[in-house]
Amino acid sequence: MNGGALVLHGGSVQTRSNDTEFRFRPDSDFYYLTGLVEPGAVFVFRPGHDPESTLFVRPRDAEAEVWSGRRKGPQGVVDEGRAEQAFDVAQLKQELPRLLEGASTVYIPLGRARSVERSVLSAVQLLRRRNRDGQRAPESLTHVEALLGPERLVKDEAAIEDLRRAVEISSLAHMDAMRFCRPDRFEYEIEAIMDCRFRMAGSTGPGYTSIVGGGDNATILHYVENSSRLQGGDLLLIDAGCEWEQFTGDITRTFPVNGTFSGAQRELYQLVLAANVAAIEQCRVGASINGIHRDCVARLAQGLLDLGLLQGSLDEIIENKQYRRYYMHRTSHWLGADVHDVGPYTVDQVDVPLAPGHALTIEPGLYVAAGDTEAPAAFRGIGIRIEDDVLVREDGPEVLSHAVPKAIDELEAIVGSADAITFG
Ligand SMILES: [Mn+2]
Repeated sequence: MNGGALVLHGGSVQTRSNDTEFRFRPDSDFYYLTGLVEPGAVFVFRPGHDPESTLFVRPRDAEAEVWSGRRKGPQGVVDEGRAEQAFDVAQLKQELPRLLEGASTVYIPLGRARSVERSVLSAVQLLRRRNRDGQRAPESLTHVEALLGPERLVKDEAAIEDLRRAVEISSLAHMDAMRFCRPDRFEYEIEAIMDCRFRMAGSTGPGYTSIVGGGDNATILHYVENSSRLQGGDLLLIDAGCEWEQFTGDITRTFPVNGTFSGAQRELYQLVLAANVAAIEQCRVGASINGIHRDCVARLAQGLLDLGLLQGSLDEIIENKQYRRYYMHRTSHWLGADVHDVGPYTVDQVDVPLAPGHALTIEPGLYVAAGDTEAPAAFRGIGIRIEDDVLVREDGPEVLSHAVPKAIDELEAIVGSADAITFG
């Protein structure tokens, strides 16, 4: 940190409506460094100083705790080893100038926690005024992502174990959904089965809002209404993953509601599956997310030409981005505590090379809107995405989501194979 200081906000309880609130989830960076789940806490880190770590938390308050839950209090978080010293959060304004004095820069989550920004700016102003007394004010603010992005990008063994567990539970839920699916069920029933699996396994729930879209709904990338009745003859696309110790799985599967692919569905599915398998194979040390995406685009574009969904030359289709009519998103993103995890994709305009400990998704898809009258009629209303979670290892890719079927014959065998799901 080159003489810098770090200030992070733990996040606040968010209102759902009127006076009810969402369950609290701490800020990912804050939790990464402190492991503390406390609304309204602030963490200050100053390497090389004594002490290096300071927490500001809500004080113990017997009456408030009866209403809104237990608090650890300053002494409690120090006893747990979350920081070397701790104060009542009401003392932040008073203590912060002393903690930031002489720091070269202050790393903060720019634009993400206004209250922290205001506290840091007031402290800096105060230190500038005290310059005559020899106090030195930080001269710049730096986005914390510059510091923690590259740090969180490389998963250590503990992070890998948490991610592995998140993907494992997510995988079980996807297989439950497949077994439970049949015509006339509603999308929300499938979502409910998955939520139940998540919670029964001890997860806090989905790491992002589950997408459960049958038929044409699958062509809406972020469809989350999950309210339609499933039709035999349609495909069902499910993009869902659960959270475990702040890490989330992110898996997508697409399969026929009645357990049998039609001819056109099969053709489009095979194309996406081949792109998924080829891209996973490329998740090796030294490759890059941008390189994998370029190759995936070329593969899908050639397939769209072969199937008559696009016309012209492959080079033109890629050059003019005509493939975007059916493939409008990227092939990969980093995966971790945030589903679209922090970490740079390019540094100084050079692609970040994959390295051991990187976790990413591979998620090619094709989406032909029902109203796309230029597409051959057989393909209209088909949306397909196949997404796996991949860990880059020294000796090649490890597919964390390997247990979830994706071959056509495997899917046709599992879909609709159970009348009820049991949660042992
Ligand atoms: Mn994804």
